[in-house]
Amino acid sequence: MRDITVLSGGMGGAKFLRGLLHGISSRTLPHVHPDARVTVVANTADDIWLHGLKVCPDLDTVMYTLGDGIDPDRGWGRRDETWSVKAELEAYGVEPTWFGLGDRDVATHLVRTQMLDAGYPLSKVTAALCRRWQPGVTLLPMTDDRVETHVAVADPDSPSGRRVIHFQEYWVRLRAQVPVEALAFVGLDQATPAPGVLEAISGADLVILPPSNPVVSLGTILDVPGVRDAVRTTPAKVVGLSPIVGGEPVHGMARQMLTAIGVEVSAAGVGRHYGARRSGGLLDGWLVDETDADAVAGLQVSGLDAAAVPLMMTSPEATAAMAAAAVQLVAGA
Ligand code: FO1
Repeated sequence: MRDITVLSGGMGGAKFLRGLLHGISSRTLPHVHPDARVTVVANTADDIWLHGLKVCPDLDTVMYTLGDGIDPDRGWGRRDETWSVKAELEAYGVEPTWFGLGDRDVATHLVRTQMLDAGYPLSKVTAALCRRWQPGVTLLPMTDDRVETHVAVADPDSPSGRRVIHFQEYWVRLRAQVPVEALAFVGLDQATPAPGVLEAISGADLVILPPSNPVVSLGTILDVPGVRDAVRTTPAKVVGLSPIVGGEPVHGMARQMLTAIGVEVSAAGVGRHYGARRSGGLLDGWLVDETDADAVAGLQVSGLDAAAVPLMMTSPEATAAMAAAAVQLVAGA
C-alpha cells in the first residue's frame, strides 16, 4: 500500500496520525510501503469565527501535532503559548471570553483570515500554512465552504425551551455537561468536497477512520455530499478504529453525540453505525479494544471483519501498533 487517506477530527485523529507516520517511518506497518503517502481529510464543522478571525480547530490540531507545534498537555493550540491577547480582550469586556485564544495561535488565524479575505479558498490557505509546519501529510479541509455544527440545548428561559449554540460553546463553555437536544450542521447539505478530497478517497489503497468522534468529526466529513459514496465505492480497503472503549469514549463528547443520534455508545454500536461494505456500509474492517473482544463475533456476523487489540494511544509506538493491526485486518480481506 502506498496511498493512505485518513478522515480526521481533532485530537483523536491527530494522535492516530502521529502513530501512523511513526509506523511508516519505522517500517513496522505490514503491507505499507516505506514511502507511503498520507492524505488527511479534516473536519471543518468545528470551525468558528471569533473576533473577526476564522479558527479551524481540527485543521490546526492536525497541523500543529504533526508539525510538532502542539501543546502536548492540552492537545490543542500551541506549545509555549502565552495569553496576552485573550487577557486584553477580557479587559475590554469583549465576549466570548470562554474560548482559549493563545497569542501564537492568533497569528495562524490572522494569516488564515487575511488569505480568506484575499479570496483564497480554505484548501489553499491550509496548504500555505502547512508550508511552514511541514506536517508530512497532505492536509485537506473536507470542504472549502462554510459549515458549522450547532447544538440545541435546553433553555427554560426561552419560549421554545431550547437555545442553539455553536459547537465550540457547547464543548468549551458548557464542557458538554448538558444533553444535546438536537444537532444542526449548518451549510453541510450545500457543501462541496474540497479539491482533491474525492480523488484522495477513490485513489487510495487504504482509507482509515481513526478514533475520532463518529458524529461531529467523522460524521460531518462523511456527510459532505459525495464523500460517503466515495468511501463506499473506493477500490481501497476501508478500516475503522473504535473511539469507544469499554462502553466509554476515550476522549471528548462522543457519548452525548451518539446518544443525540440514537446510536448505542459501544464499540459494536459505532461499528454497526458505519456499517459493513458488504451490506451497503462503509467498512471492510473494524478494530475494537481488547475490553470489547466479546463484540467481535457479533460484528463478524454483521459482515464486518473485526478484531480486538489494545486501542489506547498511549505513545506513538502503541498507536503505530494499532495502525499495523488495522492494516493487517483488511490487507488480507
Ligand atoms: N478546547 C477547550 O477545551 N478549551 C479551549 O479554550 C479551546 C480553545 C481552542 C483554540 C483553538 C483551537 O484550535 C482549539 C481549541 N480547543 C479548545 C479545542 C477545540 O474545542 C476542538 O474543537 C475540540 O478539541 C474538538 O475537536
